[in-house]
Amino acid sequence: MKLAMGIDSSTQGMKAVLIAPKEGGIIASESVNFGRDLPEYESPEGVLRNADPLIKHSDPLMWVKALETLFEKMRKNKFPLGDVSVICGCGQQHGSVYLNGLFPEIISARESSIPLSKRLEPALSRKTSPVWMDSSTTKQCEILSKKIGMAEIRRRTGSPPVERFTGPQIMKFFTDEKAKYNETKFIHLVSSFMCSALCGKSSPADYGDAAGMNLLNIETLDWDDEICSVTAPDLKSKLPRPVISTTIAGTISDNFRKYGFSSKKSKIVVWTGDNPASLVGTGGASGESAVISLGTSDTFFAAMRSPKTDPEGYGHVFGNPAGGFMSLICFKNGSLAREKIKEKCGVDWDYFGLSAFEKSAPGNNGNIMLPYFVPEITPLVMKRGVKLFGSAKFVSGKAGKDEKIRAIVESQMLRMKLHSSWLGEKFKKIKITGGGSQSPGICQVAADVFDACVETISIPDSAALGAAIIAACAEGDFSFSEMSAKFAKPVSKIVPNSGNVKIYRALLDKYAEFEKNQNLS
Ligand code: XUL
Repeated sequence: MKLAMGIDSSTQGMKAVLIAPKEGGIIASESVNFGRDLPEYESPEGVLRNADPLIKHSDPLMWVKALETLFEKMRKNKFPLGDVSVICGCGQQHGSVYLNGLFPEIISARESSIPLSKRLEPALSRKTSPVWMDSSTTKQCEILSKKIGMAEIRRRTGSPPVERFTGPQIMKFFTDEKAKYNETKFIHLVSSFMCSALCGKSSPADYGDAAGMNLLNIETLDWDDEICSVTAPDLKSKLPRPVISTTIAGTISDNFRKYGFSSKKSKIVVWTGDNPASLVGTGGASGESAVISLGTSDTFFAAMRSPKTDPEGYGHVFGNPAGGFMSLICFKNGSLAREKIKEKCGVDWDYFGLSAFEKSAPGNNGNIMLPYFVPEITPLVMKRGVKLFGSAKFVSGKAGKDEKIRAIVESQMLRMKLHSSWLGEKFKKIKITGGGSQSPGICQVAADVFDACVETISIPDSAALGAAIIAACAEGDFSFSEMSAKFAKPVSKIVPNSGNVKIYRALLDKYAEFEKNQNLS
């Protein structure tokens, strides 16, 4: 049986899923959690500690080590890796890896007893990688806006200059560490870096993820000369070639053969971003439904026929791996914020996901929480702080646990609805994925706030599944729609409650007002 593998290199861990594209079955999945499995990297939540809450970097060697650990777990558990004919992956978006001239030689080296994660260090011209949670480049965003124009950058790249996007991050590296920037020969996204490691040569970047850099011109689908030269000198020569998502980057490097991959060599497809992969894995790539992904970040996205940009500047345009474009709105206070409230309330996930909703009323008596446990992306909030509005008891923090839990979930859904309104579309169907999608309470709030039928799919990790589907389609035997019909079937449907829909419609205006009146920058 020919198998396809999808790998998701996400913020807090790495997951792999093996599928049988022809037969339509998920064969197996495996995961590595950075905190639990790789404590030596001191990044329990995937990022290195930093006194400045705006700076969020990771060790790129941790990602390579995670890949080796993942394959080793699969080998030990007797996964049929010899039957894997094709592999694709996806990475947390926007993060960047900086490499010197040693990179090609080190990754292409023949099988060695020393793992790649140990040999790669001398190839790093910058030891750490800024990731999507980093908000430290406001100054660089301002420079880009001034030199090219905010609206013009938005028009050309699909997003205004955004703190976490790779272009402003590169500009900051050049300004702060010129010598190291000059030493840099390759700048990769997390996705193209991992793909390079896997196939043993510097890989192209797919349009899906490359569009999250403030550097790709979404009309020409090539790096924008003017924006690149304003960002940093000689930048274009250091960037991977942008290509369509089904491009074969190479075959698996000998570095990874020891885990049991076939001597016929599995093909490696260019990696994409986790959200574009998830669009495919949920079956949202055809545009029939929008997607809510509740992971470390909460995201709302949908396929777009032609690119449309957000006048407020929060929404983005990325590439859809199945062709065309996708919209995306991202919120940093996602699962970690839910986790903080869960811990404060001293409950388990079953209670958080269901009981709390059974014991509290939709609309939460007007109680609202602006959940900025960390600086926020949408809306832009630089100073963390949780703000409470509503009854005196709630505002003083003395409300019961059920009200607090409902407040975080309802507020997260209301802000998603508010900041997706620029799309001007009423979605009748929304696919929901990610850890939070296993909570019936959260799914019902999503259905009621969006007045849409919410569907869950069988595996919560749609990003790894999406990557496996892209891999299978890149081999040429299957189409995206055929694969989605096989793998992204809904397992449950949650219909909106008309009474609750009315309650949330009224609450949305209140939420918008609270958010607008906050000065948290
Ligand atoms: C999207 C974004 C996050 C990361 C991490 O723009 O920043 O969703 O991709 O998942």
